[in-house]
Amino acid sequence: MKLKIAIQKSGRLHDDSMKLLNDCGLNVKNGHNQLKSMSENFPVEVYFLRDDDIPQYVEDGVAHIGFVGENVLYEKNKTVDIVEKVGFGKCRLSIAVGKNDEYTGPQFLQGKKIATSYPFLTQQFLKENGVDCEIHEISGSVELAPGIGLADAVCDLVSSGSTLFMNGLKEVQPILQSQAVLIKGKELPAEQQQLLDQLVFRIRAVRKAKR
Ligand code: PRT
Ligand code: ZN
Repeated sequence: MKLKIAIQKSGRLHDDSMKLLNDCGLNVKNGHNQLKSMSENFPVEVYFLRDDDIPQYVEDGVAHIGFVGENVLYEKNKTVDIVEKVGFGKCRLSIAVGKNDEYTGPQFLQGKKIATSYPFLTQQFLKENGVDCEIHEISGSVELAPGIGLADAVCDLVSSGSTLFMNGLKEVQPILQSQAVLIKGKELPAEQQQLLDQLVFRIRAVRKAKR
């Protein structure tokens, strides 16, 4: 009987997710060359996955819980519960336009093209604002799209803003504030729920001690 935890295999959430588990007293070894890892002192099994796959794994119950960015969670739109916001991986999903463009509001995008890796959230924003704008879905280097004539604007993750700046773009409209969250499946077995309660208790204590 184990609590199966999904975390990002490598990338911006990996180290903080591992650190949080270890700060909670779970000795989990690094998984750069492994698919899964166990803890010697707490009944957990950690699965190392691409962040995009984590909501699905948790929805399917293959993993009981997982750490993932709200941006990915809401884009994937899976039926899982958020247990706790964990405070790392902070960023925002924002619309950016050319640095010389005059952005007057969402209507600026009317009849234009926007490039993004977040078509669902972008569409939701456009719809809420009654804007008709063509979405170009691309999986990476979204900020290059305006420069090569693929789009007029982008909707991408921003933290410091330097990536946008270096590509001649400016952030004009945040549409989502995001941080990493701990998610759980809808139908967690009682034993796993008990282990999760213990883990959450420790997470809160660790985060409180840091403040
Ligand atoms: O391989 P895998 O699919 O697991 O990883 P990934 O490449 O999809 O994701 P990764 O590791 O880049 O990011 C994981 C998560 O970290 C994201 O889903 C967010 O929740 C969170 N996060 C926090 C960020 C950023 N900050 C961030 N700045 N994710 C990406 N960025 C990128 C952004 O896309 C842009 O290219 O950083 C660039 C902008 O940064 P600034 O500082 O120049 O504004
Ligand atoms: Zn990803």
